[in-house]
Amino acid sequence: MSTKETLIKKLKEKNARIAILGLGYVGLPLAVVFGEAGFHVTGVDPDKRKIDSLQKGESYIPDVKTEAVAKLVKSGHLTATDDFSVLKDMDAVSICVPTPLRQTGDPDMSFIISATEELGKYMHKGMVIVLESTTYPGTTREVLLPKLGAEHGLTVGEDWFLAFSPERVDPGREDFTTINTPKVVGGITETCGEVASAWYEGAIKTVHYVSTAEAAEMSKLLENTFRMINIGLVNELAIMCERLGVDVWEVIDAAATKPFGFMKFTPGPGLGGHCIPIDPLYLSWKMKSFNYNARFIELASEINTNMPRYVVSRILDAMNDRGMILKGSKVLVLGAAYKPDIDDVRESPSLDVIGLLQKKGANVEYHDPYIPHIHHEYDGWHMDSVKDMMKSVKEADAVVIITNHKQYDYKAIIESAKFVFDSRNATGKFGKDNEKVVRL
Ligand code: SAJ
Repeated sequence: MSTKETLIKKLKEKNARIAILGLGYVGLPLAVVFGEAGFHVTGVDPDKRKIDSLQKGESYIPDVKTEAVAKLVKSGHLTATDDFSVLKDMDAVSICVPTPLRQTGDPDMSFIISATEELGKYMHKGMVIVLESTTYPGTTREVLLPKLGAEHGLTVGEDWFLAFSPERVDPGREDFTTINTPKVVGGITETCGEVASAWYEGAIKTVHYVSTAEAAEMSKLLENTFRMINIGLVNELAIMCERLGVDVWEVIDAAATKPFGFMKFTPGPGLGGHCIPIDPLYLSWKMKSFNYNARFIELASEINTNMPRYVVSRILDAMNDRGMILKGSKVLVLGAAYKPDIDDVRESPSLDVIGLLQKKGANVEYHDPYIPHIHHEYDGWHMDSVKDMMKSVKEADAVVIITNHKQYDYKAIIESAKFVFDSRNATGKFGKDNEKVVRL
């Protein structure tokens, strides 16, 4: 039997030994899915705290139940280590490491490169490797391929197999999880794609095969660029509607009654999270090497990035209309998380709004039930969430709703506040036509 046939047989019989490199919000759920499918999985991560938790059978990812981890650790289907040398005994390796942006706005490939270089030390014939980290088209072929098989005199597509399969984990989502979200897989060669698909089909319900790694890389960027651009569109619509004296929320709700050919997005104070504001910039960055300017991405990014400043200008105007001066006033910001009902503050526009309000001389406090403490990475300030939210609402000259957590009682907030700026239409019918409330 050929190397390919032998490996596919091991994968189909679940005898193949699996390693997941990077045990974060993508890697740990993937490790559990493969373990529960019957594979023996070794999680590898340099963070000793993660390894210690897993060895005790405990999860540190909200979407992964400790009971599931404990059961797999007990049955031997999941082990965890920070020792990369275990890779020499592995047949299949999935790389799930972060791909952030540098402060310059360029891709930070350091996590992918260090994981690949470590893996390269333990490469052997009969291995399949899949990169899951969101990245620019060409990464798998241009960055991973040269660092892996060549040094060992192995031929990709014959002696070993390399593919890309974008992660589609949406933290906190319960309807679509790792096991039931369709998985796109594309290989460096056709055979690579076949082997990687055979592996993933052993654990994930739907695997969608594409012809190349680049097609798989690009499909992920399309998904998230689609969102970023449409959010930019509705943010610009909010600016236009304000100039026109039209209620943008009413307009969007009306358009959303169209049962086909329309998808509802809503304006807000900016674009947060570790995916949507960042992934599209990997594509526009790559296109610069082809002397192509990805204008949609650049324009949407410019509009989204400017939304915190636009929100503060609207607050300034609204307070001025009420004879209130922002400078020296007490402002309470509700919500620090980048989207409702989660505890993630990465790239959150709330941090920018708070910083801009401070620069205008306002005395700013914030409240977020999920985030007890925040600090602004670049501006360096720190802040604790206020303890008694309603007391702070009463004392504030202005309450600014940035993140529309479900648990807030917006009716009570309006009743107790002097003035409310609502950047998410969180106040809904309580805020509409209420002279105390101004909406984006
Ligand atoms: N946002 C708006 N208006 C909208 C939607 C989002 O202003 O209509 C803002 C949010 O407040 C947030 C940012 O955009 O600040 C991103 O929001 P998001 O809903 O896109 O949430 P994310 O960043 O958690 O995106 C993830 C992505 N999942 C993956 O990449 C695997 C995205 O593809 C999902 O579509 C999204 O979750 C989701 O649908 O929840």
